[in-house]
Amino acid sequence: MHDFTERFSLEGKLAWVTGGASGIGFGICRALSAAGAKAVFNCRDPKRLDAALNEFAALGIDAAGYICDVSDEAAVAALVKRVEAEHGLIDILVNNAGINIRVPMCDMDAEDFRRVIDVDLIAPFICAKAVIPSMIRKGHGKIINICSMMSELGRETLAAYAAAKGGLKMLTRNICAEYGEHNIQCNGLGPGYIETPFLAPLRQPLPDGSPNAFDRFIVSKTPAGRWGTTADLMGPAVFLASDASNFVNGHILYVDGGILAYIGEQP
Ligand code: NAP
Ligand code: GCO
Repeated sequence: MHDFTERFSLEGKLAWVTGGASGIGFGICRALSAAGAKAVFNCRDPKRLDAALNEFAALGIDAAGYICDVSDEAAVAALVKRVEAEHGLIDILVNNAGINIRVPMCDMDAEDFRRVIDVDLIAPFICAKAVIPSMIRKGHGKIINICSMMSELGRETLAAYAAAKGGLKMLTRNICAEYGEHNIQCNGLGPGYIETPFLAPLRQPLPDGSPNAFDRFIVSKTPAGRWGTTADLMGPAVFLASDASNFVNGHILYVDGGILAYIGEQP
């Protein structure tokens, strides 16, 4: 048998990470690039795009960035056409762009609920639909959907987000069911609580510098005893993007320090 570690290499692959300008998406772009892929990413804010391009350049990563709102189907189709013209066909799609609006359900407008569903659930459908035909032509493809603890669990104020991330888990399984025969693997990566700007409001320390109650709650719910970092997601992302996972399909890989295995500290 030749060296099996070669199967983790992404040399020659083109990866598109939605929302790759910050947080988890930025970390995944770094990881996929380190494993050999060319990374392209998109976001909506031009300032964020420029800042990310500068950060990638400082890290020696030749990433390409584009402005595109993933909930806009026409804009996504145009982006994919442009990326294909400039870089070739996409081998790996990471549906990472996401938002959250934390409001008690009975106080939430249907419009806000739809915004969350639009970005966190419908956009992954739009982006997957935009790349699957060329993956079928190429004879392979990897789609990684960034799921959540809320693909499995509920929490006060997260009705829309949990509905979207639960739906994303099932979209993942359905893409596997529908396109697995074309050598397309669609899996979910389910981060636990990760230190990114997305969750900064929940980690805000108290005026005396000590951790707030939510921060302490998350640490106590996590057997690892800490929040995750984007670095914790890098190996799992490379695994799911690489040939090493070619017989892994429709699976959700939770990277949560053990949260989903734990009932919580006994009294
Ligand atoms: P983040 O730091 O806020 O990054 C989100 C990125 O998505 C930003 O670059 C943002 O850029 C982009 N984005 C948002 N809406 C977009 C849209 N409509 N079109 C294109 N780009 C868009 O968040 P994060 O913590 O890294 O989260 C990334 C993903 O991981 C999300 O799906 C989130 O639900 C999931 N997740 C996060 C955690 C966590 O603990 N942090 C845990 C589990 C799952 P623009 O605003 O410029 O568009
Ligand atoms: C929250 C958070 C979570 C995380 C993450 C957990 O308010 O509790 O937004 O939902 O973002 O998705 O895996």
